[in-house]
Amino acid sequence: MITLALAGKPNCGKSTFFRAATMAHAEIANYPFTTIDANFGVAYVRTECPCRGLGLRCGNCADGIRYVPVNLIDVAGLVPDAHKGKGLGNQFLDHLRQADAIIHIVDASGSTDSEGNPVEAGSHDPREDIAFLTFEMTMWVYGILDKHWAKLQRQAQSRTYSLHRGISEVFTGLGITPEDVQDAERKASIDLSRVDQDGMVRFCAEIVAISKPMLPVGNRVDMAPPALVENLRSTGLTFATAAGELALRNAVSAGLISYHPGDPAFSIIKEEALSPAQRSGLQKIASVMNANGGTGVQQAVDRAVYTLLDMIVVYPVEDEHKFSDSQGRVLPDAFLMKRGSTPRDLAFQVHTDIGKGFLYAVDARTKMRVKDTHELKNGDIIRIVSAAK
Ligand SMILES: Nc1nc2c(ncn2[C@@H]2O[C@H](COP(=O)(O)OP(=O)(O)O)[C@@H](O)[C@H]2O)c(=O)[nH]1
Ligand SMILES: [Mg+2]
Repeated sequence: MITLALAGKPNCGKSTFFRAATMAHAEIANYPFTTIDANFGVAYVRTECPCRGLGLRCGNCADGIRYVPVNLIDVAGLVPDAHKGKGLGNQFLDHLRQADAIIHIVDASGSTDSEGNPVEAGSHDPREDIAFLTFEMTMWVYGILDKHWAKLQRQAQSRTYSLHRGISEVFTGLGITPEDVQDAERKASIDLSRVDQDGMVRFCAEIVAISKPMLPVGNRVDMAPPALVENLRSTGLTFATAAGELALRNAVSAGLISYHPGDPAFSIIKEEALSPAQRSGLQKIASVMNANGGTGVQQAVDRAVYTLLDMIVVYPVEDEHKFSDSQGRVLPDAFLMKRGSTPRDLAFQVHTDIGKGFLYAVDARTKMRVKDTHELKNGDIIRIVSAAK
């Protein structure tokens, strides 16, 4: 399963975002280091379920909207110089190791300083925070490489030794291949066999960009001064109100509103059941959603998976006529896969044995066999035929 991590300095709303996205418990309070351990939960990527288009009801979607699970980690706050171990730093950088992509929460309202302490709204420039996480991660990677550098150089004396492979092995935990190392070397315009410190830092920045794509999210947009929002808009930031999303999910649980995470708006079910405070709270959220196309929480998770990680949703079935598994459950599974994946890749994702015994695949919509090299498309429904059962 894909893993996303929420990172950023303390107090920008990571735990609120985590709770909203997972509806699981996490400490929420207005001071640094409330979250001592990383919190692990399950969030969901939104997609349109194919069942409606087929004239079926699958029972796995809500009004035709399907939510596909991904792991979400709430990483405790990072402060400047975390890579030197400041403020529980390295421990948290270590948690980021497990993530396929990072949702970088910044406080778009500018009401927390660079260390995460509360300050007056608009007095801190959130753009500084966007650069800071990349820098900390780059220096963290640099620290790891530096520790191994002398040994790598010694080994590189041997003609049979590949420095690219050696470096990729140092970063095994980051999923870096020798090709990635070559790629980063080229992008940093350096030669790894004779590189100075500056070049090495540039190289590490490329390693970070390759292994940990990052989506900056400007949270607390509901309390952000309008001028600040305008400045930030040009950076392509995804704006969010995590607190707003959390309130909406609670209102859904209480039966007050109808809302599917990711909707651009909600509707009130029973106007007369709302207290004046609830009504005005919802009105405020509605106007923020109106300005931003939603609360931004679901949009951030979706962008991280679909845009940053370039994934699609594919539905494996066992019966291509009923679009079901062998027990008649319609569209029982939805798998996230890297764009460019083939039916064989899907077979392996279903089960290693199914993959090993892969014979051929059928497109359930057309009932036609598809080529082994066929590139799966978002929304494909595929029957795998395998020697393994
Ligand atoms: N106004 C507003 N406050 C928020 C929002 N998200 C979080 N907060 C508040 O910001 C403070 C810090 O939130 P928390 O989630 O604990 O931040 P963390 O340290 O990054 O995990 C809390 O008081 C939250 O209620 C938001 O979207 N809007
Ligand atoms: Mg927290």
